[in-house]
Amino acid sequence: MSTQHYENILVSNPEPSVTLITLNRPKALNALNSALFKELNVALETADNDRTIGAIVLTGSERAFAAGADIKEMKDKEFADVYQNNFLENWQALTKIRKPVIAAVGGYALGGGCELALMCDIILASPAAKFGQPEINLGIIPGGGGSQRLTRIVGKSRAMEMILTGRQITASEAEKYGMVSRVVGEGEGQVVKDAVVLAKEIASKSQIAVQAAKEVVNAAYELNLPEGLRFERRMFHGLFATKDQKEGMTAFAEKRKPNFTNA
Ligand code: CO8
Repeated sequence: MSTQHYENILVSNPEPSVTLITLNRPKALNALNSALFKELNVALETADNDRTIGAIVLTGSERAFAAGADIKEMKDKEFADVYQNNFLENWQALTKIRKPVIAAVGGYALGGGCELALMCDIILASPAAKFGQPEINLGIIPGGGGSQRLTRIVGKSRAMEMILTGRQITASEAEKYGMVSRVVGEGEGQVVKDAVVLAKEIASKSQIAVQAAKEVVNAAYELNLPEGLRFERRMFHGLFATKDQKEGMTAFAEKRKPNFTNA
């Protein structure tokens, strides 16, 4: 699918090594629906399979990263339909992407929007960003990992308060809770600019080492400590089979910049 065929997202390359995906349903505050995820998954996979791309930035608008799943699309769904057709199953494809995905959150990241940000590897937030899991106000609960990823990150008490009341938290609270790695400075588009700078920096490293690093950090959410440490050690050993390890260490010894070839 080429870029001009997307109707719910915009795809660009602000740097040759960075893909920027912008959710683009402004009238609905980027409410997430099946059509949007179909396109998002294609764009993510395209970037993941492109050897010239080293990192991906996912963003929305200044007003909303995404205000959640599309309530109007969901409201008449029935149990038999959502259960038998495994509704939301392909909404988590982002978690299978091998390259780092940075969420640049401006405005609302609510419900599925908050969950989508939490699926990313790094979250940068604008000072006006708002995070929340308001599903309880609709008579439902989070369905895209909110109860699991959020709880692992912020702890039980904070996750319970957010999920049981639907209260939105500010960017600075999200930073204090450890949900976002940092809140960027004021200014329109600043969060995307900073995310692209970060993505470009990551893309300049050895892509094999970056992929391995992402894999081992994510394993910390799935494995117990001895298994996680063992996995990390094995991946560490494995990198000694790469040219980039030789190049990185030789460059250090020769006091020059490494020239990684991703091999
Ligand atoms: N779905 C559909 N339309 C939406 C949504 C949504 N989630 N959010 C906003 N919109 C629409 C509004 O209906 C409105 O449309 P229209 O102009 O046609 O009336 C337009 O966007 C602008 O919204 P508002 O007029 O409400 O703007 P405000 O600035 O007054 O309020 C809010 C902004 C606070 C964000 C408000 O719109 C709101 O509360 N939105 C709903 C938030 C919500 O409840 N989100 C959770 C949805 S349920 C969910 O996400 C389940 C997750 C499933 C898993 C997903 C895995 C990734």
